Parts: sequence; C-alpha cells; structure tokens
Amino acid sequence: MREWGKLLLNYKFALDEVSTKLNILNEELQFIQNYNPIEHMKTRIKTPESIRDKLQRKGYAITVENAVARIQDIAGVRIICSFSTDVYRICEMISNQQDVTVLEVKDYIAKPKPNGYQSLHLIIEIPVFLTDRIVQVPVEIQIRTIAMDFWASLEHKIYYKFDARVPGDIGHQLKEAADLIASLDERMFALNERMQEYRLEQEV
Ligand code: 0O2
Repeated sequence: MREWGKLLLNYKFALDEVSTKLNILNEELQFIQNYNPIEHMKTRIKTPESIRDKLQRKGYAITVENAVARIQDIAGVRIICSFSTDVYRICEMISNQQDVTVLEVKDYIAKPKPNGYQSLHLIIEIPVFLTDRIVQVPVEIQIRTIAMDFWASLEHKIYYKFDARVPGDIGHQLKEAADLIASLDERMFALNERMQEYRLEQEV
C-alpha cells in the first residue's frame, strides 16, 4: 500500500508543475492580449482501484511496475477552452516548453472516435525534482471545448464504462447528440469570428 502511495506522490508533483505552467500561460495571455483561452481546468490522479481496473482491462498483472510502465494517464489534466482554435493554441504552447517532452498526441477532434468523442489528448513527460533524484513523470493532458466537454462528461456517466452490451440505439443517439453538439460548436465559433471582424471594422 505504501508503495502505491509513494508512486502516486510523484504524479501529484507532476500535476502541480503542469498546473503552474498552465496558470502562467493563461495569466500572461490575459495580460498581453486581454484574452483568456482557458475557461477552466481540472486535475485528477487515478485512484489505485481505477489503476488496477485499467491494468486488468488491458490484461496486465496488477503491480506497481506495470502501473508505471503501462498506464500513462495516472496523472491527468483536463483543460476546457472556448473554441477549438484555442485547443490547438494551448497544445502548441505546452509542447514548446523546453522541459516538456511530448510522447504522444491523439487528435480526436480531427478524427473523432466512432462514438462521437472529441478531444485532443497529449501524453507529455516532465521532470520532477525530488530530494535525491530527478524523475520523468508522464501526464495526460486532455484539451477540449466547452461543448465537447459537455458531451464527454455526460457520456462518461451514461455509457463509457458500462462493460455489458447496451442497446444499439443508445449508442446511436449518443453519436447523434455528439454531431449536434459539434455543429453548435462550429456555429458559436463562426459567430465569434464575425464578431471579431466587426470589432476590428469599428476600430478603424
Ligand atoms: P477515466 O475514468 O476518464 O480516466 P491508452 O491510455 O492510450 O492506453 P486509452 O485509455 O484508450 O488507451 O487512451 P485514450 O483513448 O487516449 O483515452 C484516455 C482517456 O480519454 C480515458 O481515460 C477517458 O478519460 C477519455 N476518453 C477516451 N475515450 C472516451 C470516450 O469515448 N468517452 C469519454 N467520455 N471519455 C473518453 P480512462 O482511463 O479510460 O477513463
């Protein structure tokens, strides 16, 4: 048990570092451009139960070594942005930081999952400076818009972790809801673009 506790502490430190980085980016952008791309963010550390479930789901033995080697989203940050352009902007800013190594990018916005899930996932690694050594800790960063998050959060409750087979029409309806939400997202984006243009015209 102590072994799991010690393991999770490193992930907590990594999350503290990533949160600080994101707060700095957001505050600086607010200062320079008077624009705040991050609506809100949330960090979480997977519970030992959830780590064990995921190891089991993937067919690995439940050991601390396997958790470290096989599960890259023990530490997770979810960043919610206003528009999809902000999602990619934040992604680029994080990726460009010198001490950040991007291990993997999954772009479920360019290519949504078949169920309709949209989000940009990054697995990054950052150094955590402990008393006697430096450890590289992976963190999963999920970046998505408010609209994408609305769907994903509810789908997570309704369906995502439901192991048994469920009626096909529920899946179908969730996909339809995802498509509707995606089109609303685009509409709000277009309205914002038009408003920006209008503002610029007024300034000249
Ligand atoms: P939880 O409870 O949210 O933490 P990999 O980690 O790469 O070996 P995985 O887990 O399929 O394989 O990677 P992926 O696709 O990047 O998914 C990682 C996380 O994204 C999931 O973590 C979910 O949080 C979220 N996610 C992925 N697909 C969906 C989806 O269809 N619906 C919703 N609502 N969320 C999704 P966990 O550990 O599976 O779950």
